[in-house]
Amino acid sequence: MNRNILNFTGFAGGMILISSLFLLGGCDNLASDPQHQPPQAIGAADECHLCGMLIKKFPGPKGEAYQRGDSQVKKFCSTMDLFSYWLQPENQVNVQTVYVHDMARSPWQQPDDAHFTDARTAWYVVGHRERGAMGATLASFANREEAEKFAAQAGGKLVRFGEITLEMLSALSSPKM
Ligand code: CU1
Ligand code: ZN
Repeated sequence: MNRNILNFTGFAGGMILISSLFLLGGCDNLASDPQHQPPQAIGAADECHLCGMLIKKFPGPKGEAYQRGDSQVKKFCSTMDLFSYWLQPENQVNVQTVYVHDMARSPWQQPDDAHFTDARTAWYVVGHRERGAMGATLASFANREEAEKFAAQAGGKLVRFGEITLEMLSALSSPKM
């Protein structure tokens, strides 16, 4: 009787150990899987990873980024600050997933966190009249047609993710140059 209980305890202990090992391995897989780096809603207390401003208080598209294998999202007050971060050489290596608001799906003053889109495939309008948290900013859209429609109304020209440079950002910030 006693011996049976001991055997059972030993067996249960072994099972717990095995499940824990599976869990540890599982976490590792989850973290490196881009499926588990989803866009996150921006809360009233969330501060910009780059400039520290309260993100929610400002109009215009915001950005989010995850480092490779990380489950902790970094949030940005504007596409301007997202790209200032992304364009640092070390972040181009370390950052895995990047999101921007699709501004075709929500008003400029109040971007909707249900409509983030993959920043790498998005279309951007630069040199337009609308302002974001840091002043001039990149208007982001999931579809080319929506970006063109925006540019027809607010001015500016279309660029793709890979065409955006630090030089372009500083030219936007000081439009006289
Ligand atoms: Cu800011
Ligand atoms: Zn910022």
